[in-house]
Amino acid sequence: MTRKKYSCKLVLLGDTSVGKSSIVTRFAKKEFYEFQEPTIGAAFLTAKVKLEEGEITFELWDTAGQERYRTLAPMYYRGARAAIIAYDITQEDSFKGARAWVNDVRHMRGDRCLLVLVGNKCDLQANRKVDKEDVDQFAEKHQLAHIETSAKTGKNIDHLFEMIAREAPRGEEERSRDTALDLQSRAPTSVSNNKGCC
Ligand SMILES: Nc1nc2c(ncn2[C@@H]2O[C@H](COP(=O)(O)OP(=O)(O)OP(=O)(O)O)[C@@H](O)[C@H]2O)c(=O)[nH]1
Ligand SMILES: [Mg+2]
Repeated sequence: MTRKKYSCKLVLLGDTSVGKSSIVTRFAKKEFYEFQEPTIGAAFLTAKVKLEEGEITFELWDTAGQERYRTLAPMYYRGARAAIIAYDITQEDSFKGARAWVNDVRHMRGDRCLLVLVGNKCDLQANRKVDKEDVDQFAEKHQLAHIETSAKTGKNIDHLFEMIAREAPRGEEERSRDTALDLQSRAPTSVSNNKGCC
């Protein structure tokens, strides 16, 4: 039975054209567009994940990777519980970009924001320019999760969001809501106890 409900602010960061919007579209709408327009500023949408222990509503902030929008990014990762930092396995520079995003977000948010490094376009193995082992080493050193995805085929997309739903830190708001729900679910017992003793 689904009992608890959480929300989780999740931001997607990374260089332009790595596939952030495509990852979100694949997850939230189960669709993929060969000609996805570059994002302007940022796009917002929500999507749900159901786990055994409850339902998580993601508030997804899909940021624009073009350089001219970079200064806007802190506005979106401020308050985020999790960040997907995406790179394109066929674009070496995009992994450099991802490393810079990791530094920025860690610097500003410390451990309050779960970071996941996502190597997208893993359907394009023949054009691979980023060595998976190099990224694994970087991820281990910085204590990040690392996963490769394809928004085109859907590989690892649901798994990525389920992992974030499980691992992202919960805020006080959710914890107190949990407590309230736990108390509600125990209410009949305590009421009958009260009756018994008064
Ligand atoms: N082959 C392949 N192409 C992809 C994949 N993901 C995205 N693309 C393509 O890559 C291009 C850029 O994708 P977007 O999702 O717009 O990239 P973005 O990171 O949102 O770009 P900005 O909004 O400019 O930051 C589009 O033409 C997509 O169709 C993938 O997994 N595999
Ligand atoms: Mg986009």
